[in-house]
Amino acid sequence: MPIHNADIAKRFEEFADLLEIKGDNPFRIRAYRNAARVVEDLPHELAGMVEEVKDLTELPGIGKDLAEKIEEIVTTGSAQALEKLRKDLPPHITDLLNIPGLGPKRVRTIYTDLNVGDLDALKKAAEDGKISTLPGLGKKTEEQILEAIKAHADTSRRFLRTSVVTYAEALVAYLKKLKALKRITIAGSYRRGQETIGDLDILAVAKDAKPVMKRFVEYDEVADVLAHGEKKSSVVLLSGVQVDLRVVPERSYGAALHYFTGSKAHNIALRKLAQQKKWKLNEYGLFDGEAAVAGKTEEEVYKALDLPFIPPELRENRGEIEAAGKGKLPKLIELKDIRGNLHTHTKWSDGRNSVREMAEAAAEAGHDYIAITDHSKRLTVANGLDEDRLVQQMEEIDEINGSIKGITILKGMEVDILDDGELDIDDSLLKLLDVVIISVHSKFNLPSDKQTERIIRAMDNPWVTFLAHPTGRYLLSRPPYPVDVPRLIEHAKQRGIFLELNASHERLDLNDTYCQHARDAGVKITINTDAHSIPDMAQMRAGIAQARRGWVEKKDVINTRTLPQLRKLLQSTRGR
Ligand code: DGT
Ligand code: CA
Ligand code: CA
Ligand code: ZN
Repeated sequence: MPIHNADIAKRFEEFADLLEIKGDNPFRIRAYRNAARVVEDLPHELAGMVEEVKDLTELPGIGKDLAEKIEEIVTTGSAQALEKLRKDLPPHITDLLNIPGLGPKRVRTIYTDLNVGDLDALKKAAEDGKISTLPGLGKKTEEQILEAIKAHADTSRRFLRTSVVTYAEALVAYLKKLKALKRITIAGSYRRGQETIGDLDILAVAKDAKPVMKRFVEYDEVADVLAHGEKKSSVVLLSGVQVDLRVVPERSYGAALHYFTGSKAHNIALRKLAQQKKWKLNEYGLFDGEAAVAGKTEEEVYKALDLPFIPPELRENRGEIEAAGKGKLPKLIELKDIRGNLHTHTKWSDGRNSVREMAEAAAEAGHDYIAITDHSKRLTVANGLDEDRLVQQMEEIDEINGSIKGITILKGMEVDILDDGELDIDDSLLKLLDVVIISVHSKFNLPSDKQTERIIRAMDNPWVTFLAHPTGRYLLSRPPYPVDVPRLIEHAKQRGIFLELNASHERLDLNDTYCQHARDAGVKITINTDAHSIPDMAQMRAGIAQARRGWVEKKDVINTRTLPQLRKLLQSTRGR
């Protein structure tokens, strides 16, 4: 079986989960999680590096031990150490970690005391009232668990878009090798840039559909063929992702692409528009009675309905058709508009690279500036900086700025919001920084009004630049903490500060609708990778996709500014 980077990352995550349940050393667990991130972001496949006998320890965060594990996974599909961990615990026990309120300690208790090792058993135990008999777990947790299991059933079959990208691109490249293939596009939620994907919907045009279908079902990553037809086939890949492939005639390619790109809500709204003209719109084309009005391209379909092309990311029926009709579609931000990253970590805290390495990599990526924003002292597990070490880091940055070419390093910090909304670092130091980020890394379970008050209090500190990852969610694994985001947006507006769209592919926080909300409220955002290593910087792409779904334009984003413009903006937030 071919091993992609996403597969290796998945094994590392599993390592970390299992070690966590066993109560292993937190630093070792973090090393696996960091390695998973590094691996997932690499622009080239590790399997290729292993084949070419390249030195894997040159990758950030990959020491000798992890390098050996990667080689083992690439050659055998797994690692002995992982198999051993798996044997010690029930096969699906890591699923329990995805239930909010269940950390590794509680999972361990539930497993040792009740012998509950998977979601079904957990559900039964909660229904029988057994969870609430355990030490430290009450009736309330039990109810939470039941609710979460219900919600989990809806989301567990989805995948992070960024992990699907690898599989999708490899499959399309494989299909494209076929001469008979004239066009191919991945439609559906994938094309709309949605943060998670249910399945892949691929459309193709070919001289002859038969060989395309044959090649598709014979792909060596296919685990299961669900249907093998003349025009449509469906398979499940080894990764668990389902793929539907349709071959359509050239003349209806645009209509089909439009239909299968969705969203369903957008399609329905557009179909109504066609009906007003007494026309019919479906996946075969736009028709006036029997006569085709349009269908070959999407542009043609929109144009016939008196609309400009609507970018796929906007097709959610959230006002895009009305805006298009008035010529008021946003000019969506692009990756090339970003001039720098305002949230990055280094070896000073829990990052994998030095300040100089991060800055040089950013310069190479064409950025004009980078803010170094390591964690503050409260976050001990991330080796957060106290005031003394922050001062030392600032000196190092001055020194590097004196010699480095092509980029300016800004001084910053990701300062923890303490329990009461105070900040973890003294104002006398915050005022010396260019970028002061505030974020929540504790007390996720406060009631919404308390959490909102706490964050608002932190936003009131006069030296804050922006609030990072405002809801703290991890896609598909940790729900947002309860918080009133519209109030945070309103408060950012009042205080003249900014909100982050964290581009880390499992956060993508703010989500698309909150981005749109912030934009409508006139609050500027900043899109940052929160990179903990050089490869993490590639995640900017995921952030841009999310921003585009949120109607965000270049002008709405502060880190599209030139350095002098940015400095002016940052200055406007200082000492309010
Ligand atoms: P997913 O796969 O859950 O991430 O989301 P989508 O949007 O890819 O949804 P999917 O795969 O069920 O269907 C692909 C597209 O096909 C969808 O975005 C719009 C179109 N479509 C599917 N079912 C319907 C329908 O009943 N009516 C209309 N108008 N369009 C549909
Ligand atoms: Ca889909
Ligand atoms: Ca589908
Ligand atoms: Zn961070």
